[in-house]
Amino acid sequence: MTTYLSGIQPTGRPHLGNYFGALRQHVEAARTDGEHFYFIADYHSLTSIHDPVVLRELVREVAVTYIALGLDLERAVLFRQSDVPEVTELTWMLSCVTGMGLLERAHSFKDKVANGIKPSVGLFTYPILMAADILAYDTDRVPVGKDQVQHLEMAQDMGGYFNGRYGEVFKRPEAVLAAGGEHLQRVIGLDGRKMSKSYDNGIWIFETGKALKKRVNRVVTDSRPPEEPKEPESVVLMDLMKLFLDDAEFEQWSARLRAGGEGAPGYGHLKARLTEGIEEHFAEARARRDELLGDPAELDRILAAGAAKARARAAATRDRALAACGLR
Ligand code: AQP
Repeated sequence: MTTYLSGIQPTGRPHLGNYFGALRQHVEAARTDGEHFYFIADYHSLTSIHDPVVLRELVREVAVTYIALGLDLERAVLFRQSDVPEVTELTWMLSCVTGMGLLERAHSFKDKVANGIKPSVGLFTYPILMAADILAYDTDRVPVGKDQVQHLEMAQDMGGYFNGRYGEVFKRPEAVLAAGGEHLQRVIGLDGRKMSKSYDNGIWIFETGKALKKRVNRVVTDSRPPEEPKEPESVVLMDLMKLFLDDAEFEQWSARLRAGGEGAPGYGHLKARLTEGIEEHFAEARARRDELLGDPAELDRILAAGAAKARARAAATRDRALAACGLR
């Protein structure tokens, strides 16, 4: 049986990148046969969220988002990472087989430092905790966005180093990217960089009304006049439009941009259609989210049930790893 696992950090409210690159894939995968584990990576988020009240709220927000988007809880285990302390034991064991050089090559760490984020040791060792998360559940497939592929390769390396030293303990996981193209695997943010919670360049999936309009208004444009013919690839707004429009409608907008002249849409037209597309796409899930937020006890019950199942699985792997390296 194939085991799927993935997670999301509660470092902010989930944005369009998290949805198209990851969450949507998780919900779809959980409709197929196999075992499915999805977690809220709250240990990971300690690298950037330092307010306990905010963190508790964001953990609930991510959990509710999964359920509102339709995660089938009959098939999938939804849990909080910190409810499974066994992963921190595995993190230590993996740390001891991992060279500094591997972590020093991590693009995500280097990007964050280049963008002015002051790194903690936790941010540096983030890929080891991530490897422990993946390896703890004997995972075969990990649905992620493109930015996480390198971390996944590191998890393969770390599992391989451990197995090489102590014998076969960990399964080799593989990354799975969203089918359908680069625009889904690496969603562009308002400023043209990768959409990311920590760059404040994202659009929350459940944003509506004036707040949504304000966000969409921030998508970078240029000063070319509407009548000037443009390649759709040169317009950041079109990358985002592509996420919401069907092929026929997307092609119509593209053709009008390419043709230029009087009938060409201005950036304001694209923004209005994008805003409408986002609101429509998430309307049903938004209504479910509102219902779920009204029943906190039910959410606690779901997370407790998930934690029990996840913990049993991770404890078995932890025991295998302890025995292999001579700690039992
Ligand atoms: N822009 C994106 N396009 C496609 N997929 C994306 N993901 C994130 N950004 C994009 C995918 O979402 C999943 C959860 O991500 P995460 O929250 O665990 O961490 P991240 O990848 O670092 O996402 P952020 O938003 O950029 O968070 P911060 O700023 O806190 O680091 C992952 O599968 C990721 O690939």
